[in-house]
Amino acid sequence: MRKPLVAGNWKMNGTRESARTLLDGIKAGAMAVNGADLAVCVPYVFLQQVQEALDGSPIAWGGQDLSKEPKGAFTGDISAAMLLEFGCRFVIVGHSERRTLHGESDTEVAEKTAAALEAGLTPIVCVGETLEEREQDVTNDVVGRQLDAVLARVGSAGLGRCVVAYEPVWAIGTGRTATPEQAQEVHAFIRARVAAEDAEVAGALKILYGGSMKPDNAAELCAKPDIDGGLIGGASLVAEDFLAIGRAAG
Ligand code: 3PY
Repeated sequence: MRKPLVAGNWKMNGTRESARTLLDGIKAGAMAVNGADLAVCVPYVFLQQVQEALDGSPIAWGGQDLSKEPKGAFTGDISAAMLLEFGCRFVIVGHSERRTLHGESDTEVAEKTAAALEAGLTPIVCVGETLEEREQDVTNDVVGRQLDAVLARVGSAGLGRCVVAYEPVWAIGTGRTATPEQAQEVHAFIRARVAAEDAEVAGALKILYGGSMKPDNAAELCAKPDIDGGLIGGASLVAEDFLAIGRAAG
């Protein structure tokens, strides 16, 4: 009932040439990915190229961040409307690299989620704890707080139009992956938290796992009942790996 989604997060990687090769590779293999939807979230400067390459294909695309403001004097920022103009369906919001390296607060993440929803984009809202927080046994407190901030701003109906990605910070770019059991535990917690507000929304909500998901661990992670696909970092830069994750997730 919840079709898995496998979304690539290219982060700040690629050239026009490498993006072309990667997109060609993904397009060539996308038809063999039957059980999952595919998307790529790319650096802004590649959006036109991505739109031209993927238009008419089954692969969706999106940005990796957006401004909470609709327009104006915000040097360096990109609005939801701009993303829409380039055909984006998705936008990542609150990735841990934005939260830690750019100091984005829970409130800001919630505002960005609202801006994306108001424009008709589907936000992929990232939540997750640091290693220190996991060791202090406050994972649920942290993830619950991050989720509650979004719920308070957009309500359960708004959250129902989002995708949530659980990305333990200690598993991002480190090669460490949460075990399927560790991930499932947090995914189930997220779903229960949303269910306390709205059971129907919780039942339909896609919750992706992110944090070093690769072809060799994707099937086991995605077999868990509350894991509905992945937000893929490094492995999304290699077409064959990205497609293999898509096949494993479905
Ligand atoms: C990772 O897997 O490294 C990610 O951060 C995906 O967003």
